[in-house]
Amino acid sequence: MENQLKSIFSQFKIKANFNSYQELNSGHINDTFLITTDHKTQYVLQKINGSVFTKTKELIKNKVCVSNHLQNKFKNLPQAKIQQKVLCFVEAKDAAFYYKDVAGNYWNTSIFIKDSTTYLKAKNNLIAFEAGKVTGEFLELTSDLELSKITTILEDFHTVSVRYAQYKKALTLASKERINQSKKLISFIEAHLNEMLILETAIQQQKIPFRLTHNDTKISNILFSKQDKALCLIDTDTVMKGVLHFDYGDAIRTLCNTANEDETDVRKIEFNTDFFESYTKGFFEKCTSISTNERDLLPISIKILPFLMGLRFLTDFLNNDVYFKTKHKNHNLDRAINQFTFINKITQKFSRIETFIKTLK
Ligand code: GN1
Ligand code: MG
Repeated sequence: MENQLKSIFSQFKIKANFNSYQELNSGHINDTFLITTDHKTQYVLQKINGSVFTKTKELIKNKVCVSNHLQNKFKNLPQAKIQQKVLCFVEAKDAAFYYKDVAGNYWNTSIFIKDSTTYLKAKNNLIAFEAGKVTGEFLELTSDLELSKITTILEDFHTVSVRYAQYKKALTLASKERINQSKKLISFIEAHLNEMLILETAIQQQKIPFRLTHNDTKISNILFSKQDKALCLIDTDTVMKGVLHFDYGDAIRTLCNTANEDETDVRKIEFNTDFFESYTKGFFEKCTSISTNERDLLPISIKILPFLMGLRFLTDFLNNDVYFKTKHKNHNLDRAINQFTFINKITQKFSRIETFIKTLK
């Protein structure tokens, strides 16, 4: 592995030499490595999963386009400061922002933001507030990016009806054993589907605008400084046209679940109201262009994003785990149970959630 990474790394326009690597394995799709060199700068080298992301070149073009847009917003700052706030990609020797290896895999490289860290779980309210600010800021700073420049990498990524149809298809092909294991979840989905379509209907009725959205704002995709200031969003593979609820809802999904996404002891799953309030305050502080209609749909998005994820995890379980990386046999089923349990916890606190968002100025 080391030799392969070394050779791929040498294809990028980087003066420093490869010293060592460390796999960063919090993602479910791509393979990501932190590369240490003989200079101070470290790099993030990533192999894009070509069976999930078939429009690989467009994906990289999207990422670079968003990065350039953000760098422009900070153009008054010195380059070193910009590199602390924005993901900056590195050109390969042939001037593209990717390298295609002999096996046909696409690789890309970005500068690792110095002294930064990520969290799988938020430690305190300050982290939640900072996470809200940085997601709100991302939406605000990209609100003037022309959406026609961005390719839709994965169609209907957050469309409940499409995810539901994929799930129904998986049900027709799944083994009896896996269907039996999913019985309770199947009833849950049917009982909640109508409510989960509210956002989609609002989009169809053009009640809320399309924006540039990140689409994977889980807490572990936020970089923090050593002083716990949020620096920026990472993992921009899925930047696409969307509605801000995708980003708000997905951040709350991971930030406010007191347990990890795949925790099997469901007694550990609660909705952390303090984190929700802190995150939302931070989000509103930065995302000042939010409209009344957008705001009114924030509470339901808190249920919809875990529903989508639960549906996707269950679909993958029924399909014999072909999409998300899994570490044990029922991993996807456990993840789905986790997401649906979390929705029940949200429901218990839903009127409080609605009141908080209504009263926040
Ligand atoms: C996947 O690979 P990763 O961890 O960045 C998934 C997201 C999910 C996330 C759940 C392209 O992201 O949609 O929210 O897992 N990405 C894709 O942890 O499907
Ligand atoms: Mg991702």
